[in-house]
Amino acid sequence: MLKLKLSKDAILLVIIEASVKKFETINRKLQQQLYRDIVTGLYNRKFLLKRGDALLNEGYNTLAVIDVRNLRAYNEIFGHDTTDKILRKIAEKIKELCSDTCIIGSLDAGRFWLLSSIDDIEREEIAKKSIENIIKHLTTEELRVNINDEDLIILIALSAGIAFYPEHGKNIAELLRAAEIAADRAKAEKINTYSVFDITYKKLIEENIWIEEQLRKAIKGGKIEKQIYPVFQIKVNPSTEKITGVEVLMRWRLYPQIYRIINVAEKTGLINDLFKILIRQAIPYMREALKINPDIHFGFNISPYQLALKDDLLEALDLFIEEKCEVEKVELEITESELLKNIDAEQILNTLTEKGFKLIIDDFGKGYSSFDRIKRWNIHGVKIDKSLIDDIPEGVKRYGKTYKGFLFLKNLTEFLKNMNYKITFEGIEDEFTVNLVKELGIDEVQGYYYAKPVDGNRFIECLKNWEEERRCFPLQG
Ligand code: G
Ligand code: G
Ligand code: MN
Repeated sequence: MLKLKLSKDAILLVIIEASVKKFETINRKLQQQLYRDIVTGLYNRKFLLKRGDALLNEGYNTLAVIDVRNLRAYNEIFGHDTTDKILRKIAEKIKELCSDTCIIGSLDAGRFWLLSSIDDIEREEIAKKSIENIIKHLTTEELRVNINDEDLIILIALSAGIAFYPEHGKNIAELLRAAEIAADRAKAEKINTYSVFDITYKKLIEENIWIEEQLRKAIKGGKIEKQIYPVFQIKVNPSTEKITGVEVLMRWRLYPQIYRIINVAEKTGLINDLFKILIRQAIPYMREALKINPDIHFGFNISPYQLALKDDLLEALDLFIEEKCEVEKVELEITESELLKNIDAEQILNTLTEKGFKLIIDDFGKGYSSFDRIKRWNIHGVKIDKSLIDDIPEGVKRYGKTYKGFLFLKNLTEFLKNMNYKITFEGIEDEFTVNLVKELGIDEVQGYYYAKPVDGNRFIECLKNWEEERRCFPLQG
């Protein structure tokens, strides 16, 4: 018999090797769990981000994100276990429909990613067809899930986004972001549809990030006071051609399209900071203006986002009181919006009227206007949206005063007059329209026919010269 004699060191080595092997197995298992989605067993987001760049190098070039939209409802009705079953079923189905060249994974609750390699000049068409196919099968075929020993037929709704490498992202993180953006866009459009990432959309997002950075930097460094300034657009009584008021609009020196700035500021909670500066900058001109014409009202726009941040808004508006401005001369132009449903608008608006501010409904007739809510508010006036006026000149020229759009406006005006609201028409650009709306006996018009937004000094000059000129435009252009 051969006797194997192992040295002490050798025995130790064997033991270490054995435990390293064991450790490696455990480690592999852990790694697998780390890169797997618990519910579906598919790869997860982490896997995609970790391995994705290598896969792109190997020739994978198309990333899709599929978002299952009605999972929450199933969650609420049947609970998590059932929803998990549904998700596994969907995962199976997508796997079936996805070609061999496709890797599929889970992102997070109810979203999947599909990475494929399409080596064809018709790549975009092929990718679209394949997503269309997945959407079609998943949304029209019966998806059976066994719940409490019963086969339940599940209906699902999807939206999806597609992004291509390297056009839409130079690494996997960027590509995933692009596909997610595209999926969000499809979501905003309609159900069971997809969209391909659009480069202009990316530019828009990058620009928004830039705007936010600049705003924050300027606010922090105290430079914002020099960047935000008011412009003034005079409003006129069309019968007397006397000035009734002026809308104070915000401008930012670093970027011309103010609505883009306002959008960003609203979403990031900076809007009331900007509003405060606007008020502070406008007050000296308001004082000056009232000396020339004591009848002028000053309109300031307030968005639903500002109303939602009530304390900040009140702090901003208190500047008028601190500066001893006549608040009755301040009209707050508020756009009725679905967003106001979620905040206690009535209570905030009451606080504003109690302080003496006047409330104007802006953009009336466009998009969302709930009469139910408006009737409960303490409204001073209504500004009719430009879209209700735009077609009037053409319509009346063609069909006369029985033109439906004109009749509509006439009756709407009658109704608002009976409610004792001050009525403003905006977007009045020519003499024909001025004469037409004059007949309706409204209080005020705003528009390029009489005046464009001008800076503070020009505004004061226009007030001084109004009797002679009756128009107010910027000096240059
Ligand atoms: O000129 P005009 O391009 O200013 O304005 C574009 C849009 O931006 C309009 O709908 C207007 O109501 C809005 N807006 C302009 N200034 C302000 C402001 O100070 N606050 C808010 N919330 N909106 C403003
Ligand atoms: O909706 P709101 O009242 O905030 O509208 C103000 C916006 O309307 C500003 O962007 C202003 O520049 C714009 N505006 C004012 N008068 C006219 C006009 O006659 N024609 C057009 N196209 N826009 C106008
Ligand atoms: Mn307005």
